[in-house]
Amino acid sequence: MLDVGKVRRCGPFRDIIIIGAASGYGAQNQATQDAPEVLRRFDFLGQLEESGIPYQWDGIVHLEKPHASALDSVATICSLLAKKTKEAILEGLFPVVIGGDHSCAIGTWSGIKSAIEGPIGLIWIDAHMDSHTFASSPSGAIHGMPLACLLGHGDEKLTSIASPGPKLEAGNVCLIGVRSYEEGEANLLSSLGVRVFAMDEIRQRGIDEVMKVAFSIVEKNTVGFGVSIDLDALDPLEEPGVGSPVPGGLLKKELASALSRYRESGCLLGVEIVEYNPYLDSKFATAHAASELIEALVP
Ligand SMILES: [Mn+2]
Repeated sequence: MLDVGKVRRCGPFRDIIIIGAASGYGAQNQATQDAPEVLRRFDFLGQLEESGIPYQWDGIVHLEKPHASALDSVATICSLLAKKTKEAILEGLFPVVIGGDHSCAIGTWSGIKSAIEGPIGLIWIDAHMDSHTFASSPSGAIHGMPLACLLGHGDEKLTSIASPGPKLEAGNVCLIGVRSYEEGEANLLSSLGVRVFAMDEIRQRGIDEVMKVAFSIVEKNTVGFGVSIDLDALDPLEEPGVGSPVPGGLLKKELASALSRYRESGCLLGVEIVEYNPYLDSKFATAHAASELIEALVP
């Protein structure tokens, strides 16, 4: 591909490109690595075509043979994925990444950032904070670390993907849906000044109001922003097919409706949806949720 330099603005996009990321190496249970293949066969975006929104599958980024360490496997798969998302932006496409465990976010947003001139924002929708480092994580699982890595904290193999240094500035990021976390990661986020909208604040203010404030955070000092959706942000009573279910989450309908306000914003750079566990799903409820959330967002 020609190196056409960096893109200065987001949109308008030529087409939607779906990129699968078969990454399960960041989690203790690797079941989510089968998600892109299951969702593709399930034709979970068939509705887009019916609505006249053109899209193409780019294939599924995967490792033929994993490395001995999870760290090296995650770093390699994220580097491959970063190349794909960078290319997509430079070609004027709108990338939709389908994980995999949430460690793939390091690749998705490092790649997108490396294609764009200027700071980008990110809305992180998740039951967890995903902001550990190896020093603070009780489990050592890398899918609990991607946001810290993107903010420049963590193992250099993960923070230097696509380009050296942080990919996001703390003031341009916020989390929505948090209800399960450990002290170490909460301390990191608060010391950096990252805005966290926990579930109790969302229930107090309403999801629409929270989305409005979130939008002003990610859009204010940036050239565009992305949305990373961990399906565990949803309530497991409705959507059980996720890597790490936590009770008391968002309802699919309210989240889809709140997200749809971003579709017309003109600054949306890409979307990612992760942590689908097909083996815990019930009657494809969570697969349907994945498709509805993507449909709510695609421009
Ligand atoms: Mn997550």
